Amino acid sequence: MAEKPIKKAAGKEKVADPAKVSIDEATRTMLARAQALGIETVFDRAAKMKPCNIGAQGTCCKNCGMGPCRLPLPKGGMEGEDTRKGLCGATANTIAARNFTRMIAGGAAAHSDHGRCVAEVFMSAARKEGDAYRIKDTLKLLAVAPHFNVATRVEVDGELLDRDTDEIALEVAEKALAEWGKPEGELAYLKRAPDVLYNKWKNSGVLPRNIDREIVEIMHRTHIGVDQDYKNLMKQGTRTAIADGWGGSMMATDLQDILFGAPSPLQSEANLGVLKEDHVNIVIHGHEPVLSEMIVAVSQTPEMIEYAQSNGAKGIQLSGICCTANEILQRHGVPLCGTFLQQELAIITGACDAMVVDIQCIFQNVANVAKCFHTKLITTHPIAKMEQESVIHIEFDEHYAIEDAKKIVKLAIDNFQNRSADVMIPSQKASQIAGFGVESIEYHLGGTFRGSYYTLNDNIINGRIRGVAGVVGCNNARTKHNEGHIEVVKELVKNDVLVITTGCNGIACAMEGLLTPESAGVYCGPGLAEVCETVGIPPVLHMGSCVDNSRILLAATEMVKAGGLGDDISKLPVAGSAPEWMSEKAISIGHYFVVSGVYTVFGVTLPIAGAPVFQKYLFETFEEMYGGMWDLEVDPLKHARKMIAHIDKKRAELGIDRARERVMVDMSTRREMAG
Ligand code: SF4
Ligand code: MSK
Repeated sequence: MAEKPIKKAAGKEKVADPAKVSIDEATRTMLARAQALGIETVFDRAAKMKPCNIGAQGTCCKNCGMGPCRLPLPKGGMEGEDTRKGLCGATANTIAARNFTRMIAGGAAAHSDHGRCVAEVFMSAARKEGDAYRIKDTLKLLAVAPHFNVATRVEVDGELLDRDTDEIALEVAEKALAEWGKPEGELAYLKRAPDVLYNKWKNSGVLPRNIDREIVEIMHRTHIGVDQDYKNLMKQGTRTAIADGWGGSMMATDLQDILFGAPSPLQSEANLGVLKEDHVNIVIHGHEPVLSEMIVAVSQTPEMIEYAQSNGAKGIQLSGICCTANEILQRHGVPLCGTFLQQELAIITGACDAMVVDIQCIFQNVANVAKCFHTKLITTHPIAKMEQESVIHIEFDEHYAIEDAKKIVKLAIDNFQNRSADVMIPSQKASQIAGFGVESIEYHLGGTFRGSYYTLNDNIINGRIRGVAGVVGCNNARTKHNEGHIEVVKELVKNDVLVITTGCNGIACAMEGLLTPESAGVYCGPGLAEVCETVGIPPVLHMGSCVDNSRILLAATEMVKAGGLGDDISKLPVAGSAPEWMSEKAISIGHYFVVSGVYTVFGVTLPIAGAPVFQKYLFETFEEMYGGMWDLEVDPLKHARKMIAHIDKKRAELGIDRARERVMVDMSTRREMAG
C-alpha cells in the first residue's frame, strides 16, 4: 500500500510530509522551510483537499444550468445495462467525451494562441517594425518556407536566383498567420506527416481546416443538445488535436527557432541550487520566449551588470521554471530552477528578487508566497493577470521589447537590497546537456556531411537501441513529485530505449542527472550505452518546451523517411508517456500523439474511467483507426514495461526482433571477455 503523504502539523491542520511528496531533496528542504515559516504551498493544499471522485471519472457535466449532473460508476463497477443519464438524457459516454474534447480544446487553444502570439511577433520582425527582433536563423527560414508554399528561389531572365530573405520572411509571416482563420482548405503543415498518415487522416475526415475553427467547433458541439455521439465528438477532438500538434504548436516551434535560433546542444544546470545568494536572482516562469529572450539579452549587457554591482550584487543570475525555462535553456543555456511543482519553493529560498511570469502553469498562489518575502512578482501578458494588489503588471509590447525588459531587470536589481528573510538556497543542482532539436539530433547521429536519421534507424534495426520513447509532461500534486518521471525514464533506458523529453519531464530528468552523456554508463542497458558513448549524447535528449512536442512528431517522421522501419509512424518501435500529467495541454498532446500513430500511456489518472465504453474506444478502437491508442498506468514500472512491450510488438511486426537477440549475445560475450 502507498504511504500516506500527509502529516498533522502541531496536532492541527493536515500538511504534506516532505519526505513523502517528493523524491527531490531540494524540494523537501524548501517545503519543510515553508511549513516552518507557516507558508502554505501546493503540497499542503493537496493534503487538505481531496479531488472530486465523480469529476475524476469524467462523468460530471455542468454544461448547462440544470446540472451539474453527476454520473459516478456504481460501487463494484457497471453490471448490466448502463442506464445512467443527465437531466437532458446525456449518457456517461456523451458526458465523458464532451469533457475530454473540451480538455483537448483547452490545450489546443493554449498552445495555438501561444503560437499566434509568436507569429505576430514574427510578422513585426519581418516588417522590421522595431529593433528588438530580427530573423536570426535564415537556414531554418529557408527550410520552413516550402511548407507554407513560399518559394525560396525566383526565376529572373531564365535564371533561378535566391530570393531575398526579407521577402521570404514576410510571406511566411502572412501565410503562417492565416493558418488560424483561413476560410477554406486545410492546414499547410499536414503534408509534413508521412503520406500514409496524411491519407489516414484524409480518409477519416479529420484534416483540420484552420486552427481557431476546430477549437470553436468543439465548444459548439459540446453545448447542451448538440453532438451526442461519443465517436463523433472524438472525431472533432482528433481534428483539433491534429490542429495543435501539426499546426499551432509546430508553427510556434518553427517561428521561435527562426526568430531566436534553432537549438543545439549546450551545457547548463538544473534545480533550486542554481540560485545564487550574492547575485540578483530573476526567475522566469511560463511558456512564451518572446519577452524572456529580451530579458536574457538585457541582463547580459555591461550596463545592467554594472548597475547590479552598484547595488551590492556580484551579478545577475537568470533561471527558469516550466517551459519558458526550457525555451531559454535550449537557446542560451540559462539554468533550470525547477519544475511546475517547485514554483512556490523558488520564492521560499528568500533569494528570488523577481519572478517574471507570462502565460500557462503559473499558480495564483505565487502572489501570496511572494508577499511573505521581498520578491516582486511581475505579470507581463495582457491575458494573464492576477487579482492580488501586490502583483506588478508590466505589459509586454513587442515594439518596445528592450525597454520593457530593461524595466523588469532594473526592478529586480533595485529589489536586491530589500531581502527580508534569511536566504536559504538548497545545495542540490545537477549538470545537464540540453538543446536537441530535430536538426541537431540528425547532426549528432550522422555528422556534418552525412547528417541523417539512418544511424538511429540502423541502431534500432541492429538492436542496440530497442526503440524510442517520448516521455513528456507536467508534475501533478496528486502523485509524488518527479517519482513517476524518473522511474519511467530509468526503466526505459535500462532496457535500451532512447528517451526524448520535453516540458517538466525534461526538467525532472535534468535534476536527476539523466541529461549527461556520462549517465549512459550508469543507467543504460549495454546497447544504448554503447551508442551514447560512441556518439557522445545523453540517453535522454531534451527537445524543449510543451509546444516543442511538435519536434517529437517531426523526429518520428524523419525516422520514417530514413527507411527500414516501415512507412508510417505507427509502424515504428516507439511509445509515448506522460507519467505526471495535469494540464489540458497534456490531453491535447496525448491525443495528437495517439492519432499520429503512437501508443501513449498516461500516469496518475484519466478522466474517462466513469464511462467504460468510451474508455474502451480510446484504449482499443483508436488503434484500429490510427495505429496509436491511449492507456493509463499509475505504477511507473508497469507503465514503462507496457511501453517496452509495445515497442517489442512493433519490432516483431517489423521482423527485427531476432536481430536484437543476436546483438545481445555479442554484447554479453564481449562483457564476459572483458570481465
Ligand atoms: Fe445535465 Fe445535460 Fe445540462 Fe449536462 S447538459 S448539465 S447532462 S442537463
Ligand atoms: S510547463 S504544461 S506543467 S509540462 Fe510546459 Fe510543465 Fe506541464 Fe506546464
